[in-house]
Amino acid sequence: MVIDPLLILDNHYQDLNNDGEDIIQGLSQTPKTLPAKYFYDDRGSQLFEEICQLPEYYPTRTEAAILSQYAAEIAQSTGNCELVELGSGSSTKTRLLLDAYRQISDDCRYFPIDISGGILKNSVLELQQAYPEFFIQGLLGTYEQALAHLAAHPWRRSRLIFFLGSSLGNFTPQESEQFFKQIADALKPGDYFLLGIDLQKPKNILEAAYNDSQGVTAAFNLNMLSHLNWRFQGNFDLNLFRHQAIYNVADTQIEMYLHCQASHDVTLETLNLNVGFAAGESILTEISRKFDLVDMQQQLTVQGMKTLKTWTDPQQWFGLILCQR
Ligand code: AVI
Repeated sequence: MVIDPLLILDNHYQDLNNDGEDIIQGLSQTPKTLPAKYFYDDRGSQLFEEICQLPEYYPTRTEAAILSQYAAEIAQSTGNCELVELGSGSSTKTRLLLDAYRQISDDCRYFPIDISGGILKNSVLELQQAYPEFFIQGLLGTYEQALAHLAAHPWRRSRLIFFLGSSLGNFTPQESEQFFKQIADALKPGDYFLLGIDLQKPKNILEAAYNDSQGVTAAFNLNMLSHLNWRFQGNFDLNLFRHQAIYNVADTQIEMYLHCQASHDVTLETLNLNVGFAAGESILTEISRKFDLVDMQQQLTVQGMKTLKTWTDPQQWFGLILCQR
C-alpha cells in the first residue's frame, strides 16, 4: 500500500500565512517579544537538530537514554496503541519507541505531527522504509490543529499521544493548562499520554546548554529574524543583534533574548510595520521552563490524567511521565 506521507491539516497554510498579528503585538509591547513558533522554518528546524547534538545540550541525549532503557516497559504498560507524536521534528528518539511497539504488535499506526513540512516529509519517508509493517503518516499543522483533528477522529483501539523533548517548557503556565485540556479532549478514557520534561538543576549547567560554545543556539535564535525577513519581506540586520540566554531562578525558566546593539528602524513590509529599536533594547524570543516531577504529576491529575509511572536518569536531569485518562 502506498501511503501519502503527509496529511495537510485544514487551514494549515492559513495559519502559517497568518496576518502576523502576533508579531505586530509582540514588537509593539515593552519589553518586546516574538513568538517562539517563528524559530521553525526549515533552516530553524535544521539548526534545532544540530542543537540536539551539542555537548552542552544535555536534554536530548538524556531523554534518549531514558527511552532506550525503558521503551519496552512503556510499550508493555500501554499495550498496542495508535501512536501520535506532537512536534516530532526528525523523529530520531521516536525510533526507540517504534522499536519497542514493533515487538508487541505488527499493525501499529504512527502519526508524527509537525509544523515544518520539509523535515516532516523526509522523516516520514525514512520511517516508512524502516518500518514497512506500520501505517505512518505525517500530520502537517500546529498542535491546536492536530489535537482538534484527533479529537474529531477517535480511534477504536487505544491511543498514546507523546510529547517529548520538554517542548512543554516553551509554553507559559496558561498555555500549558490550555494544552493539557486539548490533550485530554483528544484522548478517550483509558488512552495514554507520555510527557518528557526537563527538570530543575543548577544555573551553570542550564546556561551552558543555551549559550553553547559553537554558537549554534545563537544562530538558531538569530534565524528567527531571517525567517521574519523572508516571510514578511523584512529588513532585520542580523549583525545588529546578539544572542543571550539567562536562567531566571525565581521563575525556573531559561529566557532567550536578542539584544539590539545599535539604535535603528526595522520594516516588515507585508505587515505594514515599522519598529524602532534602541541600543541595548532586547527581544524575548523564548522561555524554556524547567520542572519539578511531582508538581507536574499534580498538574496532570487536575486535568484528569492520572500518572501510571515515571522514569528519570541517574542525575535526575530529565523525567518521563506516563499517564492515563
Ligand atoms: C524545543 N525546545 C524544547 C527547546 C528547549 O530546550 O527549550 C528549544 C531550544 N531553544 C534553545 N535551545 C533549544
